[in-house]
Amino acid sequence: MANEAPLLVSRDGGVCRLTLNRPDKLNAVTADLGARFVQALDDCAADDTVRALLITGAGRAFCAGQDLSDRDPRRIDDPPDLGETLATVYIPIVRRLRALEKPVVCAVNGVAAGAGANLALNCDIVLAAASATFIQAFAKIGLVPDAGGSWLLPRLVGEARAKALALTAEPLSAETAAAWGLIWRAVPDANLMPEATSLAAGLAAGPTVGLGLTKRVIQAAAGQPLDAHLDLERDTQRVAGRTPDYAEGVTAFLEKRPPRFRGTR
Ligand code: T3D
Repeated sequence: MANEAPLLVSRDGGVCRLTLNRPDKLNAVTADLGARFVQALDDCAADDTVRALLITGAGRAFCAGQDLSDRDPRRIDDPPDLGETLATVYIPIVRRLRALEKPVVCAVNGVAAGAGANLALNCDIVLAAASATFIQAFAKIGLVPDAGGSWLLPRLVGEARAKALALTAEPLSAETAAAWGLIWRAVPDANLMPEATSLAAGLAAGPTVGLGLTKRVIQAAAGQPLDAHLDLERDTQRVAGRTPDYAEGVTAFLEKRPPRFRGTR
């Protein structure tokens, strides 16, 4: 049955929704789930009618990170190469989330632990239910933060908080995560999906090329000095300024009406 697939993929207008769907295991990531996630991101990238993504989890959790039952040392004589999982699952997902020139909204509906927390944090706009928590669970099993976590955390919340979160594996509430700038907003549980759906729909109706370029320039800022960055802004603005959506946006402003963006190049 389709409902038993570990990743549900659905469409609503220009929004593609990906739902991690192993609720009994708090949506922990298996190799199968990881491969489907990568494929879904490739499909979204290739489909021009997809103009925004919404990622969430089924049941009471967002994602508990790597499925540890696959890692049970009592069942495994030859220990797995964890670098291989990163190379085949988490790195491809993170690279695709960040390279995708379409906005990705994450609705964190419950606990987000280990790589599950960091997959959420790699999305462009993260909304969390007030009851959700973020746990850098790696320290509890002797691992280091992965899925980009050790790169993102100090940039988002500063080194002091990043180290404490990673070294203690203490759960961080959604409200504190928002107050620290780790995520965009914490909302009452009942409002999470309506707000996330409406946010993703609004983004899907936006000037997709300009939004994608905006994502590109903001992400590039961490890796280069201002001088080089100013050149990138100039070059991307040149591209944005040639899109039909720029012409539509200015025309709509001058005609004092809402714009009708098409998202085309
Ligand atoms: O290749 C590699 O391995 C390297 C990559 C690593 C990336 C990582 O993500 S490492 C970090 C892995 N994740 C964790 O260490 C988190 C483990 N889970 C927890 O600490 C807790 O489950 C939570 C704090 C997330 C939630 O706690 P709680 O009390 O709300 O729920 P629970 O009772 O612990 O879990 C409910 C069920 O989900 C339970 O199954 P059962 O007993 O009812 O059949 C539990 O075993 C299962 N579950 C939760 N997390 C995982 C999981 N099953 C497999 N893998 C999990 N990660």
